[in-house]
Amino acid sequence: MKKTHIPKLDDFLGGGIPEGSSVLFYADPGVECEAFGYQTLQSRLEEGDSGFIFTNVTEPSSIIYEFEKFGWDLEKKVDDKRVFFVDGSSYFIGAPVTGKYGIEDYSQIEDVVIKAINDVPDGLGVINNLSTLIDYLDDGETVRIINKWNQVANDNKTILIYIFTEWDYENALIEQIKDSMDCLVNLSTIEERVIIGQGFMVTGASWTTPSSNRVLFNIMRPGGVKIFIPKILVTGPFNAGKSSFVKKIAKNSVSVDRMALGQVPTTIAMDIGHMEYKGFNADVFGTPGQERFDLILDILSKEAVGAFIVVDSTAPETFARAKEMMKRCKAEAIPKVIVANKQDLPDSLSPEKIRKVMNIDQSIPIVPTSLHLNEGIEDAMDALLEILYR
Ligand SMILES: Nc1nc2c(ncn2[C@@H]2O[C@H](COP(=O)(O)OP(=O)(O)O)[C@@H](O)[C@H]2O)c(=O)[nH]1
Ligand SMILES: [Mg+2]
Repeated sequence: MKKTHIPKLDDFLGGGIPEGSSVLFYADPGVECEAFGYQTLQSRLEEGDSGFIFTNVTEPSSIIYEFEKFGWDLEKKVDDKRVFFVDGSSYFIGAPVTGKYGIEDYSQIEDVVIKAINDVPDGLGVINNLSTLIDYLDDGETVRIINKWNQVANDNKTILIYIFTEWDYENALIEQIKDSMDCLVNLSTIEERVIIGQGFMVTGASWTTPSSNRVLFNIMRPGGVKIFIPKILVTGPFNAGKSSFVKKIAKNSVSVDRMALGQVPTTIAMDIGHMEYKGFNADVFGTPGQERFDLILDILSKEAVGAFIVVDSTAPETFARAKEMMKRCKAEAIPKVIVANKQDLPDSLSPEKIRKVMNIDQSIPIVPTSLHLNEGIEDAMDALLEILYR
């Protein structure tokens, strides 16, 4: 199995992509699909494989520049002969053909790509973009060539990644293309009244039964493909450690606080931050704990996709309030993790004890943490990500 290092995708595919497989990333117009091919190639190069990029959309130098924006040095790997270009673009825009192979006539394309595949046994080739290929060749010819490439790649243990923007082609053509692939990943825009983002979903894989989750993603520069979680709520009673928790998981977080006279700052509106963790990024919203701010809780909890319920493990008298807040922020309906905080204090209750006292279902993880000792924070994040995308 070869990893793509696209967050979640390897999990969905049972560990990665088997050698010699063909993968089609097919995208709605407007979705940034190249990044999926580029990131997979970058991952394979980093792990020592060799590869090529066939491009008929932009010239090689633009692709090197794209990689650079992601934080990946492709030029050096070209110099080191770890990767090469099949330049099917430059000639057609009147630019000098670069790359190991150049194409000046589409009748050469079949054989040139076969040569490229044979040059990278056990490696990976990216075909960007299938749509342009279809525009140049007739439909039957396109399907025949793809099948041939996939056959050669399979014999040669080379993975082929196709990038495909699904314009309004004939259904029959799309079906034939999909039939020729080992794996299909759909990239789409996700709309709920307005477009909220881009998502990917594996819609087929010959080697495993893929997870049918669709996940939102962002393309970060630098960084590449990251899973995007629009809203994670951090809630719980006053003084449990919510603001501290948001600060730990989200760098650059800000608290909207008010200094009560001679007292500690207390969050009267919210804590806001952006979390980046293990290929995920999320906007994090911490709520205030006191009842007089419950209106804010209602507003903040709208459209949250996951929640941390922070409790002070030394304060069982606040657990009823914690449960009430879970109800109020509709946390019953969304994946959530209870953060049993302040475990460093001597009189803290264990997660098991808290589960009993609060009467929490076994399906909801209770993760012990000490924010003062920096303990359990990643466990809490892992637990939420696990149930968000299982
Ligand atoms: N001993 C201990 N104190 C903590 C821990 N986490 C937070 N605190 C303290 O608990 C108090 C309340 O924390 P804060 O984050 O403001 O709670 P919030 O009201 O839920 O936002 C502060 O004095 C924190 O320093 C912890 O893990 N251990
Ligand atoms: Mg606070």
